[in-house]
Amino acid sequence: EGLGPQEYTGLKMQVLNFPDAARESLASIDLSSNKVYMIAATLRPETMYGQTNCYVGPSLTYGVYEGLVPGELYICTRRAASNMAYQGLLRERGVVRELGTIKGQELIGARINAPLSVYEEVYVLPMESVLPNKGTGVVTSVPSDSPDDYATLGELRKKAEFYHLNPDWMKFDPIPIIRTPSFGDMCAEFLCKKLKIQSPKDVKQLAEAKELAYKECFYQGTMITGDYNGEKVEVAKPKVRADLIKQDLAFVYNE
Ligand code: A2H
Repeated sequence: EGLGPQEYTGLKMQVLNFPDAARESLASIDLSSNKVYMIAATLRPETMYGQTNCYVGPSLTYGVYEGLVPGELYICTRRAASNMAYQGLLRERGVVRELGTIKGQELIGARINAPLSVYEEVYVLPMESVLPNKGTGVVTSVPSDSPDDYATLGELRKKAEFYHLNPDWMKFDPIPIIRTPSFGDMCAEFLCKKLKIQSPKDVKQLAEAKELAYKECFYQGTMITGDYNGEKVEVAKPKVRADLIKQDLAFVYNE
């Protein structure tokens, strides 16, 4: 847990196709006449160009809630929905009306839109380390710049059969989006290799990689793609965030 309040960007990842298991669990909800979004909480909106998938905790329970805009439904943890309600991000301020619930496991394989990503349509995959008490319980994956995302994607690719995952869901490779002087153009891959991170279970090395990646990328990094190509990450970050919000692809979420 960090100190003080954390200001996240809540990214609206529209669900384009639900797996059968999800349809069954959500049978009482009119999915076809509503736009349904998985809300991913990120601290790095400038990395959204490099999204390759999205993660949920397979054993976590998610709820479906009405967003501010009529006809928009949000999927996130109940805890996050409650915070959102008090921040005026749901239909009725202060009220959490839950239309249904679904297990993370049942969302795996959902095809979703990843705003700004070069891969417009990506898939939902499982990540055991998603914490129920942080953010929305939905983590968008940027394996080029997040060591956690990189390690989990590698693990899932290696053991697709064991996890009952369709290899097609993991076909999108990490892409370079930020250049750094010390760790190259894909700092997560560089650091995972350098620190010999074999799997998401290498939590100690991952914590170190995360720290190193964050400092180097944020303070020394330069964008090498997107609308702010050539600009410092520090400068591009608030601009990308503001653009996402202006286009109604994201909102500010605090906790
Ligand atoms: B970040 P903090 Cl490119 N459980 O977004 C585990 N991790 C979670 C989470 C949860 N419930 N909710 C959000 N997160 C992740 C991008 C990113 C992130 C990059 C690099 C580093 C990074 C793409 N994934 O985070 O503890 C989300 O991943 C490094 C910490 O509140 C979110 O930002 O500081 C970040 O952790 C929030 O973690």
